[in-house]
Amino acid sequence: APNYEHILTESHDKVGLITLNRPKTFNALSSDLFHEINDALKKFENDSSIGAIVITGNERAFSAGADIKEMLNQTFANSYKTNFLFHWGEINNIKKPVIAAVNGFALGGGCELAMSCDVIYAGETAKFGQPEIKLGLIPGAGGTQRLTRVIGKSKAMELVLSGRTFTAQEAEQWGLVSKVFPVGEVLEKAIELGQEFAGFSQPVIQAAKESVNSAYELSLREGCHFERRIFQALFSLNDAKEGKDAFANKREAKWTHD
Ligand code: CO8
Repeated sequence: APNYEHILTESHDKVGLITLNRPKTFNALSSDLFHEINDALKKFENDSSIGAIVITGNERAFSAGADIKEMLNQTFANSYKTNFLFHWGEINNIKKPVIAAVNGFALGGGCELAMSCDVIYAGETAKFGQPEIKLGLIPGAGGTQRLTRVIGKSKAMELVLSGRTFTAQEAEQWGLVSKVFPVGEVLEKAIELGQEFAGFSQPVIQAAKESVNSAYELSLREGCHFERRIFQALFSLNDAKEGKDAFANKREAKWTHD
């Protein structure tokens, strides 16, 4: 396994697991930590035995956000010239499904990291929030955009402009989180979900993820057009032939991922 300082990686039968491991700072996302996340994501992306990825923290914190101490002396000029935190966006280019298993605090960049994942599972005591306003900042990794698209303008405004936290139950009710579990079960359930995804054809799962994500970027007409074209293209895959044939012959499909 690669030698990381701030994360742990392991695989659980077709699911790659990334555990944020800077417990003393509530998994604050230093640049070094984020580079390690990106590196681990890319390794799992390029590993054909892996079909889905889970990102988690510990029971106290998924992550308390960007490393505030690292930003103490940051200037506009420097951050602009170096495109500070640009590398936070790399997770959005990952083609395999990424699931966040959130316990404890998911604040600021931690909440944004969770929202950059494809599915969020949360423990019943998880606390989400975009508290940047209290630091004299605003969310910078998609918080104002992703939160607003999911929960709507009024709620997003209320939360981003007050910095208030919200609970796992609220997040589930608003559709930000898909399921809430007892604290000790979240990770296991997230891995099981990943294994379910990983049990299907990888290129087809990739197409399904790409198509759902296009709902954020395209108009309904363009999105449905994009979906139909991908749907048509999938008839060229062996796995689509296999899946239909297996159904017709009442047997289990054997995916070859091509
Ligand atoms: N960065 C650095 N250190 C942190 C952070 C953080 N985000 N969060 C906690 N720590 C450190 C504390 O400084 C403290 O360190 P020390 O022991 O050396 O004093 C240690 O972790 C324990 O923290 P607390 O003593 O505060 O513990 P509490 O139990 O009282 O509180 C909280 C826990 C609620 C998590 C609290 O620490 C907190 O509110 N943290 C800050 C949360 C926050 O404001 N997050 C937003 C950060 S800004 C951001 O994420 C912007 C993202 C922009 C991305 C841009 C991409 C382009």
